[in-house]
Amino acid sequence: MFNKEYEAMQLSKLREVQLERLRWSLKHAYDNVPFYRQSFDAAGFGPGQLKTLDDLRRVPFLMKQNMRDSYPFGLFAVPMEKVVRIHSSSGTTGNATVVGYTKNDIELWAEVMARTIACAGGSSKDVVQVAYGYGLFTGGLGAHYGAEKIGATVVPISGGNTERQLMLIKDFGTTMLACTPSYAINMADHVERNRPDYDFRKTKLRAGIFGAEPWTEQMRTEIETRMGIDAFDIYGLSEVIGPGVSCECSAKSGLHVFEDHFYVEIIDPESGEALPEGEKGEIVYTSLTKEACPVIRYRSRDITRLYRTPCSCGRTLVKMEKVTGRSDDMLIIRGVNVFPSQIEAVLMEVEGTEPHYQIIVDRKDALDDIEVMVEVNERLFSDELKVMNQLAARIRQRMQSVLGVSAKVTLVEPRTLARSEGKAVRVVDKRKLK
Ligand code: DLL
Repeated sequence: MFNKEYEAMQLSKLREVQLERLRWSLKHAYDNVPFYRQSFDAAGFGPGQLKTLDDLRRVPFLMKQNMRDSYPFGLFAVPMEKVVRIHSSSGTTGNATVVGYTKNDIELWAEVMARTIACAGGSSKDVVQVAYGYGLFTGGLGAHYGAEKIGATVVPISGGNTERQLMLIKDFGTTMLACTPSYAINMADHVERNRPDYDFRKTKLRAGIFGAEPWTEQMRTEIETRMGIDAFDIYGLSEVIGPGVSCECSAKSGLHVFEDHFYVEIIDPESGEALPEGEKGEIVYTSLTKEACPVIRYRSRDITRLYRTPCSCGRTLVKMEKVTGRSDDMLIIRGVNVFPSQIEAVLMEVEGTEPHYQIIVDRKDALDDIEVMVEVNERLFSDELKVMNQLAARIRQRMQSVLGVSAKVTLVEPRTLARSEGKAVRVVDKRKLK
């Protein structure tokens, strides 16, 4: 499913394809969704005025709030009888965002997910265990349809039930695991703790396609060494399609974006101005071929960088840097900008900690207060207060020098922090509750 026609296309040709598809997508949105009509009209822009791809910058952004305000089906561009599937993201605050798919959209999604699996070296020979959650979340069904499309054997186990996951990996000869990176680590932990007889290296498991949450290079190394597999980053968001927006190839040096279907721009999250290729900022998506829920200049809040360098895999598609933060999950601690992923990187550097942590932000006496709770590993966990205090002090110092904030560091016993079978809850910001 390496679609050479589009994935290894010359840039000038790709731009032609994008321009043609963009014209269709803008007109489709304008003609069928009152929200787009109003917002284009207010900006004095008609879809017919699009002469070059850069003209898209004249179109106002679509914000998550607009999607919530249109709950549930206000942004659908086709009648409900054409909608064959609904997905929705949980939405921690306010309404959830709801997306719909036509038959063609489902086919498109299966294609980009099949390409994703191929990008990670998968083929019809693989047995893909889908341990992303099935349901309204796009992870499970997205990976499922893609794996079927490529002709692989799908094991639709969904998330959770770790013992059963391990059994099926062994008994069904699973070669590729699809789940969140935190759940992969959770599985490795489980084996280390409870299953001295189980060895991932004696199974056929050889690769994993992990995504749906930010994860660091350190976490990759951890998964790869503990499971003896290749770990690939896959990325996507429900508003745009689900997983299948971009993914890593064997080079593991960025995620190829399927830009024949999704047009990407990078903007300054403060000013909204477009930034040149190569600069870091917020990634904005425009769907080029989607029918039920076209998104035009959707502000993802994900922070990344785009670069177009020749890739050993042969794909010419632009690459995006691993997403390690969002413009809206950035914590501001006493005026200092801190990304949870930076804290994670510090924790992973320090000998003796486990990749299970929680960041608690609070406000005391008008001052931001940050506490990092982290599990220490069995070997290091010691009742001897002195050893623990030294370790906490090391983490505190490192955090201070890397992040520029002082945090309270609390070491906890292995397995005391709540585990997730889906996305891990890394940050509890109590300031938002007050
Ligand atoms: O998480 C879709 C998905 C499912 C992607 C399975 C990959 C695998 P949402 O629930 O709408 O969709 O959440 C989208 O999650 O804007 C990012 O902030 C974050 N995210 C997704 N993939 C990655 C990744 C799915 N590989 C939001 N790295 C996005 C970092 C990611 N963040």
